[in-house]
Amino acid sequence: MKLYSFSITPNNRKVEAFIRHYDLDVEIHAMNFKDKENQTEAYRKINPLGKAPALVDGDFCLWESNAILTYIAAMFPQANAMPTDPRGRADVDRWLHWQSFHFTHAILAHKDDAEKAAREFRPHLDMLNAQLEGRDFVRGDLGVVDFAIVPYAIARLGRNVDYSGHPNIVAWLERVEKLKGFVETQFRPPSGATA
Ligand SMILES: N[C@@H](CCC(=O)N[C@@H](CS)C(=O)NCC(=O)O)C(=O)O
Repeated sequence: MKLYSFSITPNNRKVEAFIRHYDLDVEIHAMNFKDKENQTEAYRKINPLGKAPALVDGDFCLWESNAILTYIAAMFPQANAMPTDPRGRADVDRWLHWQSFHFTHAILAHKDDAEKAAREFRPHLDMLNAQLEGRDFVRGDLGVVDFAIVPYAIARLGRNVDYSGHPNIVAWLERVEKLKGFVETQFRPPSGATA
């Protein structure tokens, strides 16, 4: 299994951190965006959109970071990072959809009108903070959901968000940032991608 990744962006970092955290047997290929590796014909056969991350497992090519996360979690059940029962799995999907739509867009919106974005974001942060009450991680135990959300929260734009009124979120972010997978994906310098 081979991951094509550009670890500095949240969508790439979430998958790479997951693989590194659990030491999974997935080869990580660091893409060269500066030389437009993502626009080569070979890469477009893997992801016609030319975006990263993408995963190749034999003759199966998969793109979209959350789909990759759940596929890897399913292929390495020993990580115990994703439930298999229908309700547990639906709960995971709920959080992943929430991350890719509400959470990410709210964070990106802080670029334009931070005050308005913060106002609209508040119910989401209240909800997440309440979810984390009495829990170390979003679903209790560490899993794919934490890996999907945290990279956005701690990315440069995510740091514009004021989490101080939400102490459970602050504590959770500190907890997750210290995990092996996040520490190991911290320092790789960019080579030219646009999110
Ligand atoms: N929704 C996709 C987003 C993929 C995406 O936009 N990737 C960016 C990096 S975060 C990229 O490859 N940008 C390079 C480009 O568009 O040329 C996912 O979650 O995987």
